[in-house]
Amino acid sequence: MEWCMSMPKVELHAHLNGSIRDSTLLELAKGLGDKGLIDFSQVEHVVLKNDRSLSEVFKLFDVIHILTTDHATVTRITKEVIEDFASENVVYVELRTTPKKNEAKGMSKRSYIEAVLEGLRAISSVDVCFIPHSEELKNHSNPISISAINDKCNENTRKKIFVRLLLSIDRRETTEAAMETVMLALEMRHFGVVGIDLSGNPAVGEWVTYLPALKFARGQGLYVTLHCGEVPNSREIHDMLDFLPERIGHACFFEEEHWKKLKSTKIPVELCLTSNIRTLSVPSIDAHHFVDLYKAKHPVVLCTDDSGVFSTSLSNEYKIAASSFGLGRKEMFELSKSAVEFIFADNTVKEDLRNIFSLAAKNLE
Ligand code: 6MZ
Repeated sequence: MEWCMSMPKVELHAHLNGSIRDSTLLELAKGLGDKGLIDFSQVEHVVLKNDRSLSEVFKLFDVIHILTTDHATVTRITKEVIEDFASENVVYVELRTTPKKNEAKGMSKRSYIEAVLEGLRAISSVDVCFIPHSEELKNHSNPISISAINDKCNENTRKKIFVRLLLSIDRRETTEAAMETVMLALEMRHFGVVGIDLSGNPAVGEWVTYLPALKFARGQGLYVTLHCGEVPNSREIHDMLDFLPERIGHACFFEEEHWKKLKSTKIPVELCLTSNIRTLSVPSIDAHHFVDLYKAKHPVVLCTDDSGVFSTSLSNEYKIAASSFGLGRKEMFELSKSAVEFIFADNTVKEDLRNIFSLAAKNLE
């Protein structure tokens, strides 16, 4: 299914630290091992392990964060992750990441995001468009903004990828910490931050803790996407749907009343097939809720979640959907194209993406 690779795709649910290449993680672990800061053989075992329960995945993230939370590494992994998506013809990605403090490295939440932006600027193999076009117009006296990093990019034949950022609130955080992330997102809007994600170990924390920050974000015009129903928690799923987020991720442990509510609200769902199977959040691919939602014509988008941790790619997710659910090339193309309507970037970007898909459709005929 070469076409899964070559057709344009839109990635709306990808966590930066979950999308790191294994080779990079091992190189970083080796570096810290050589300095005597960690036991490399232990970390190597954890990184290369393939089957993990959901709770083991969060233990792995704690290990990954030890390896990656310094400015240079955050810049490096951002660059590599976007290059990897571009190489499989992802034309728009909303990359999400949790801004982190690391006092030992002089890192604040703000400098963490600046390091992410540095990573976007460092990419040269493809045009990366992450500065909203409206910002470029506003600042056109500033030569730095007139560069190949804004939405207009150059109109030549070079490959181009649109990138927008979502700042994640980790469920371990307090209301104050969540609010700090939202304030940062507001400050960073002109660098392509479009929204807030709520993620982290679903066994931890309470919805009411994050609600004030999420309400504030919404009031300020930021988009919100929530990890919803990753574990059975009927009350929380109910409350999350009541909030009417612009999108939700996963929706694995929904009950009848939740499905009804979801379908009536038409909230788009980010579906991560491999992630759900690996973490045993769904019993089997045949039983995946993709089937029901797709048949009901509910808005869904296929995503990777953590392409590094789950050894997958967006092309692979499309391949799995096509072969598991008996969908043909045309149907998969339409599915990919429909994701454009659920992105958080503005209409100018949507229009550009619609054109990219129209052009690709001609090649499909
Ligand atoms: C919930 C997840 C997740 O933010 O450090 N994360 N949260 N469910 C999942 N499904 C498996 N996968 C990743 O990326 C890693 C962080 O993203 C969240 C977790 O908070 C994890 O620590 P960043 O770039």
